Amino acid sequence: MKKHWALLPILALMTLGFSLLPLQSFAAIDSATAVGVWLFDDGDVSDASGNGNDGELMNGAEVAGGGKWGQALSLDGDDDYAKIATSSSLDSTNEEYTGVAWVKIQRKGDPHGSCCADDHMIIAFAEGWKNILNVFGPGRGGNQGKVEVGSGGLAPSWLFGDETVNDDTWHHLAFTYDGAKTIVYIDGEVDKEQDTTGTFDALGLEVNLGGTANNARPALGLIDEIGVFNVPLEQADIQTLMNDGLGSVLGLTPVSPQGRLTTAWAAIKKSR
Ligand SMILES: [Ca+2]
Ligand SMILES: [Ca+2]
Repeated sequence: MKKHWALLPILALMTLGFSLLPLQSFAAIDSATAVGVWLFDDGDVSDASGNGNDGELMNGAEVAGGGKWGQALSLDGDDDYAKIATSSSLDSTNEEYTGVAWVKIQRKGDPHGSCCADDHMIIAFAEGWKNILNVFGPGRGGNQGKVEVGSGGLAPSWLFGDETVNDDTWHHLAFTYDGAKTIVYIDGEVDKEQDTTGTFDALGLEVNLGGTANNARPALGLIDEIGVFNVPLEQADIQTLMNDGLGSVLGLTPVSPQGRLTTAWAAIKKSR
């Protein structure tokens, strides 16, 4: 009998361990670190993060069906973009940052020789190019379609990867910075990383999605599930956001696949 009694604390610990397991799968990402979440499923650029970083559609940009989930930001590659006013919550990303987005970007044309006005901007603290997630356009020659991240405030400022994403199919992009390393992820895998120092120097700037206020770098295609965090997320977190959706992971929309279907069906019905 004594042997059995000795096992009890071990059994109790095992039970406790198992009971905590289901909680851990969603515990990695703290929803309070999401300072802007734009899902586009309400037909506008409203911020689902609770920080009030609602955006405005500019120059004919639309929210349309056909998104990765539900509706998405639809951009004409000419002058469309969405604008979010400066805020203290956006400023809180100045030292550590994650930006994520699903993109369905079209090739704009054949390579030509002048950088960079025909790039596809995805997320930009654009004034002075202080924090950007960008897809190269035809002006980048053989680098067209590659993903660039960085800021004029960082050293080195810029980093672009190897993979191309301008093939009119959905790709998940992420940019993280932890104060020491810049990382570009494509479809949940590291595309490129680089030792980096400095801050973004992006205080008091508006954020532009899918283009910029000075009519440069207008994206051509769809962008969905844009998220900005004031912490550097780990690769596993990026993959969770990619696979399960920003809204589900952050507890903003139903977790079940049925919930996603409902959202998609609502978008279909709305477009009739
Ligand atoms: Ca337009
Ligand atoms: Ca959506």
